[in-house]
Amino acid sequence: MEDTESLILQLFDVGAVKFGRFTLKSGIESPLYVDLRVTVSHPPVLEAVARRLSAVLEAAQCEYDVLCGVPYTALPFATVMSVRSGKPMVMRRKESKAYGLKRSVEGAYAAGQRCVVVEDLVTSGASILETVEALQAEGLQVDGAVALLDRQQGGSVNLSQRGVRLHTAFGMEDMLRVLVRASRIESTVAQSVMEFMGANRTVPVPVTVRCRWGAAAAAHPVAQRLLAIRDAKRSNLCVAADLCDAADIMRLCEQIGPLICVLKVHADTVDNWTAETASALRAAADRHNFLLFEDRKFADIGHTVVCQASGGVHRIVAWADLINAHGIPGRGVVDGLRQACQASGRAVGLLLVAQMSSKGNLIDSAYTERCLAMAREARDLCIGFIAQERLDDTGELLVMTPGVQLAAGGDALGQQYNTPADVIGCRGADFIIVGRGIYGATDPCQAARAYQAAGWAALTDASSRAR
Ligand code: S5P
Repeated sequence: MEDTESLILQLFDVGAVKFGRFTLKSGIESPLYVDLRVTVSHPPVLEAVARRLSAVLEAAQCEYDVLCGVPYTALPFATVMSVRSGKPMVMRRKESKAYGLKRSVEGAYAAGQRCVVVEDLVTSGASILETVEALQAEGLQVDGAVALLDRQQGGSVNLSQRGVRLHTAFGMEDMLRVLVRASRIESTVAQSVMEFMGANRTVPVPVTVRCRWGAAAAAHPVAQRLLAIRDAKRSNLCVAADLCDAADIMRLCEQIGPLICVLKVHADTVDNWTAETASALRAAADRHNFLLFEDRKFADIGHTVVCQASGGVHRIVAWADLINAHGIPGRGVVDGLRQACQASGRAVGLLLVAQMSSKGNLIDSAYTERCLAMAREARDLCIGFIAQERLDDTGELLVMTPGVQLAAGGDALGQQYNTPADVIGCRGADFIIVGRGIYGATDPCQAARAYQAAGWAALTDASSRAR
């Protein structure tokens, strides 16, 4: 096996490892910078890296049919490994297009083949996951990755949680030890790097690289309809029609109906709500092909929510396609809603309110996690969440995000707004919920068009990046 110590010293001597103050891709300031791209200028070092990576795979008894380097730094590593071992390689196209003939993975391969991903260094594991998702989308099986350096900041855990076993040549501590021993760096420098690592033990995977177009795998009939409407209308826009007069809501429906995939209402805020309002909304939804979402946010014991969902003046499950609930009462709320939906004989999808947009809300990450667990246990009814970020990596549970306007900001009562590009591109939402940004605009139709375009652009852009 290639001598780790001599490889570390060679890397330091060619300037692949530097000490100072550097801002990483993740935005974190680091006392150390590793740039393995320089190895292409030093063929013996490049070859030593490839030899070491192959040896790591061999020692781990990792079986594979093809290699794939994470673009761009690890491409030469994978190439040299492939040439030396005779194992073929595939190449992931980083700028994959959502249209045309260009494939996101180049090379000759077949679905079901086993692929190992090659990387230079691992921090959160996000770059490896991006490549893994692209390979999996092409039918390749990826359960292993090999990297030269593990920064020991949570990458290996992030990867194993997503089914990818990470093998590395050496960790940060090994590297520092070797450099201090060979007097390449002072022990105080090594100490400051260790302190930095202690303070940044875990770097989360950014949501942009988590699964999203895979939401098409959603199994519930309402989720399937929603996704079909989204794709047919090229709209992931849900409008919150928070108007007090039924006639105003109907007028808005007619104006924006063709542009939206969901119309959300608060029936209990409409002054003149009658059974006719529900029928008129239903007819408009069927005519313009959008779903109706009653935002009642059920939050009571099972028995009470059965009555709230099916009775009263609103008779919600008789006309709504989507309803939502807080997880706070426990699974009884879901069971009660299931009973009400079944009795209605209609297909209704439930969204759990796992996070809120309002400032200072009391929801914490443990609560959100428990909502996620509740949703997973109730896949016959629950199709996703009202949340501020993607919660589920399988992509089967949808995320609708409220608190959206074209400019970030807020209102006087604690509402907080983010932009469509942010909630979809960075936080991983599937759908945006927009109220005042549309019905409060001078020209709601024009505003809806702008939100539809912004939401769709963010979704298709994020999806092509995630492929
Ligand atoms: O956390 C939430 C959950 C919901 S459903 N924050 C929200 O704002 N909502 C709803 O989304 C809210 O009840 C309103 O109907 C809509 C946001 O409206 P806007 O006018 O602030 O865009």
